[in-house]
Amino acid sequence: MSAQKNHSGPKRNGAPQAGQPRRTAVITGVTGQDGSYLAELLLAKGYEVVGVVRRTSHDSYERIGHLLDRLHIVPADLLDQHSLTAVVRDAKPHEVYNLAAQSFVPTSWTQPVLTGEFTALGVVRLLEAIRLAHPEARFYQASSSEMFGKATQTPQRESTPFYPRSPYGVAKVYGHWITVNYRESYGLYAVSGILFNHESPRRGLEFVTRKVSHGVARIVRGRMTELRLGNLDARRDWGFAGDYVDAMWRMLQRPEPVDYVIGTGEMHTVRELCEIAFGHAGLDWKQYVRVDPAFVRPAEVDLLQADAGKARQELGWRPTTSFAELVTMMVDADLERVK
Ligand code: NAP
Ligand code: F7E
Repeated sequence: MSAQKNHSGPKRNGAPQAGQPRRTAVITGVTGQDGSYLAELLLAKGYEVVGVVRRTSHDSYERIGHLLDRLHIVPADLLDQHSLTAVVRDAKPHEVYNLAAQSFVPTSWTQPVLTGEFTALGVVRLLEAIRLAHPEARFYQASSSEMFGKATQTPQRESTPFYPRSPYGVAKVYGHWITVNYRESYGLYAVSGILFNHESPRRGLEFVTRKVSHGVARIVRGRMTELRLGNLDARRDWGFAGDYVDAMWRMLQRPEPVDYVIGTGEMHTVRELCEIAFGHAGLDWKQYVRVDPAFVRPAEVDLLQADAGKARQELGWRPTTSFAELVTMMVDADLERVK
């Protein structure tokens, strides 16, 4: 089959021009951290936002409760081809953001097959839905710095080879390459955003930044006496999720589909994270943090640091929040919550 080029169309910068129809975006994973920030951003830009949620016995609208009256919530699951095709067929979106995944790295060792189904095959199911039902849609895949894993060069950029160190990382490599492949095979406007760790007060409680900020708040409020962590030497490039969803949107506004690395370019250890978070609450982290082998991973990613120079130049994207600002923002939010 010859490649169909669908990259033309109206210029898409910010709010729609007078007389232009409202643009529609589908977000999978809208109930997650990034989904909630992206939904806010797109609503502010005037998009019609269709949020995909999977069926559960108890709704998970905690992060998007304040947006529910402005979102179209539709049911679908990354495991179910038909439901994804129906969403794309009915919404006929301009843009599709695939943020849904099993995103917690340790769970990928205990549930490797399910992680592959969600995080790898889920991507090709959604690409198939677009290819068959509405190939004009622009597609964003939430790829990850975990694909660099045992990195062969530092900092990591778009050309750095992948060496994933977890079933999650391996699944994301599949998601990345199938996105590239559908772009090259069918001419879809499909891009892979390779995002480094990004955090916020909406981060899930099991990820290390939130585990620390929430732990500090519980210790301050007398609900806990110690915080058990794994590898304190791990180094990550941590940014603010609100900045990163803007990069996702910018990627889909380019004339041609291109993949980008997104990160701050700064690297910090888990130990430094503890120092800042406990220090912000007037505590000495060494008195509260205990290393527990239960949280050490079978294979670790020792260090990740982004070279986001291409995104800076071509997308005009820059992070706005420093590491210290991010950590103190998260501690303050948890102190407010844990009263
Ligand atoms: P998150 O908070 O864990 O959110 C994951 C979302 O996926 C949730 O809305 C979840 O729905 C949904 N989901 C999971 N399985 C699904 C299924 N089978 N069908 C439909 N929806 C499903 O993740 P995040 O931090 O926002 O990250 C967003 C995406 O970026 C993920 O793909 C992640 O792997 C990737 N990523 C994240 C980072 C980071 O640092 N945050 C960095 C690079 C890449 P429920 O609410 O029902 O669980
Ligand atoms: O771990 C170390 C741990 O779970 C960060 C996901 O969003 O970013 C995230 O993956 C580091 C690791 O994130 C604990 O060993 C020490 O080195 O917060 P995390 P992650 O694994 O980097 C990437 C880019 C994604 O794509 C993923 O979806 O912190 N660490 N002690 C700990 N980590 C946790 N979770 N808990 C600890 O007690």
